[in-house]
Amino acid sequence: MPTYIDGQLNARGMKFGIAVSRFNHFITDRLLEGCLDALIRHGAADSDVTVVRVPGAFELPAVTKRLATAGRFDAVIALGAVIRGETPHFDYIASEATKGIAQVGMQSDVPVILGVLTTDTLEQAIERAGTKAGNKGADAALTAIEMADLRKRL
Ligand code: INI
Repeated sequence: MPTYIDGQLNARGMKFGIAVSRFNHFITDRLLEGCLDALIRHGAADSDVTVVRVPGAFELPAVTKRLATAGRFDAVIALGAVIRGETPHFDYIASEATKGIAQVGMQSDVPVILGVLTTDTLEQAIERAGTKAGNKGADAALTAIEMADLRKRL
């Protein structure tokens, strides 16, 4: 009979660090709302959540790294929105942000969760920020809780 180990969705007593970008704040404010709501509804205390705002998604990896190495958090969440629109800048920002956050996660003792939208249009971003396609900030919160709980069990 195998041994199964699953993380549970109970955030009671857990501490979270959230890095969120101001760029496209119309979207990222919604992601942050969804994220905080999900953390609190799963038992996290308001006072156990620290939110750090950065200018854009490109700045997320550096701050995520500081949070992940601070030794104060059970999980760290990076929230942002990179929207292609008309700018070729998109590919560089999207790639550096996601690669950077993944790298921090691989080097970190605590879970680092990617909650950065990369979409072709503003409409797609709106759909993922609390409308048709749910709220990716809330999804990131649930992943953070599950991974933080799993880490304690392993
Ligand atoms: N930052 C974002 O978070 N999303 C974007 O869509 C975006 N675009 O398209 O340019 C963006 N650019 C700013 C970037 O993240 C940095 O803040 C800036 O380059 C300074 O380092």
